[in-house]
Amino acid sequence: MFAASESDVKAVAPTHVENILPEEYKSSQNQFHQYDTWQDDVKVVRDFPEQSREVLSKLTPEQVARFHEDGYLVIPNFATRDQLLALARAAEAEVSGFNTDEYKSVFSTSPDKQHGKSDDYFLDSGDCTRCFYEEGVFDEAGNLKVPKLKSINKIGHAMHAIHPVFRAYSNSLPHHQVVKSLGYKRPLIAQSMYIFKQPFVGGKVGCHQDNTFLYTVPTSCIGLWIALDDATQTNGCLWVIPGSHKGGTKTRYRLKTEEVTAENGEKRTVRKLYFDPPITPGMFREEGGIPVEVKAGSLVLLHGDVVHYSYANTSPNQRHAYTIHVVEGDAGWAKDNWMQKGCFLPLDGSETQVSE
Ligand SMILES: O=C(O)CCC(=O)C(=O)O
Ligand SMILES: [Fe+2]
Repeated sequence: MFAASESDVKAVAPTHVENILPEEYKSSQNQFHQYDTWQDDVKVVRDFPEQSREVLSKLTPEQVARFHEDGYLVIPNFATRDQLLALARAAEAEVSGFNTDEYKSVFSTSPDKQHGKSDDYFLDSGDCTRCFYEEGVFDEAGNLKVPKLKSINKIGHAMHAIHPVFRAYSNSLPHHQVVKSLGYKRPLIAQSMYIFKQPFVGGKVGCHQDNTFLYTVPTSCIGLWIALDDATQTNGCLWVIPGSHKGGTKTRYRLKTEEVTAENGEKRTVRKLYFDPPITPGMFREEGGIPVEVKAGSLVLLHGDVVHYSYANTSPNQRHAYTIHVVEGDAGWAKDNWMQKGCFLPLDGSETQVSE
């Protein structure tokens, strides 16, 4: 554990997209995010099943107790098939419209270059939507070995704010009620990811805690992970270590800037990410982990300190999931979180009234 001082944090401040009005995103210049293109699917994703609106979205005292005991909770049948299909359509269009040349300009097969440059690509993805490739999908010459649609590991990290379909789904009353029943006062969606876990090439996600990456004081991150496909041990379902959240946040992923001098004497500032304290072999263990096999449409709630992971998908079946990470708006957002510029969208359900 580490001590977080006041100087480590700042109040979560509204960022430039936080208060974006529906009218503004309706007139988005990005053809892939235009409201008009998506208005039918916006209606579809607003249409939660009856039980999510009334029963499941207000967690029972037993569910709340179980979440606090285990650090996670599964809510089956949270979303309908139609909602999931609409989310998948939006994700597919996003990948289809993804400009691979833009990415290739930051991609290099040289390990040194690749690391440094892709850090920028990642670091600047907090307020936009960017596609990240699975590992091993490029050949030596930098050409894709699998079709583009089967090559993307995830899209991140602000679909919840700038894509009409993801926004309508994310900022919904059922999500609001779930986090409210866990005691959140002013929940903000800090980031979103669409995770593909592609057939054959879907990569492993190592043991981690979400508070490591989205750190607030006091810690407050909660993950809302929705399965778009049946998630099984074969296609790389989530694994969690029940109760592991009780040990607190083990490490933080921090950002620092360093001045480096190039060979020609030119000075420039580079951004570096590091774990504090450094990850040691014993820090995260898979020991005690259990598979969270769920049906498509199940919502999995993940406490920010619960250790979770997923294995590579070596099967022919995809395992898509959409996940939003929510923080308490009244907590302090760590100044040196990787996400310097994000879209903190209030999760108040106001965006998407549940249809009658
Ligand atoms: O979907 C996965 O495999 C990992 C997701 C995850 O770590 C998260 O949503 O916090
Ligand atoms: Fe996670």
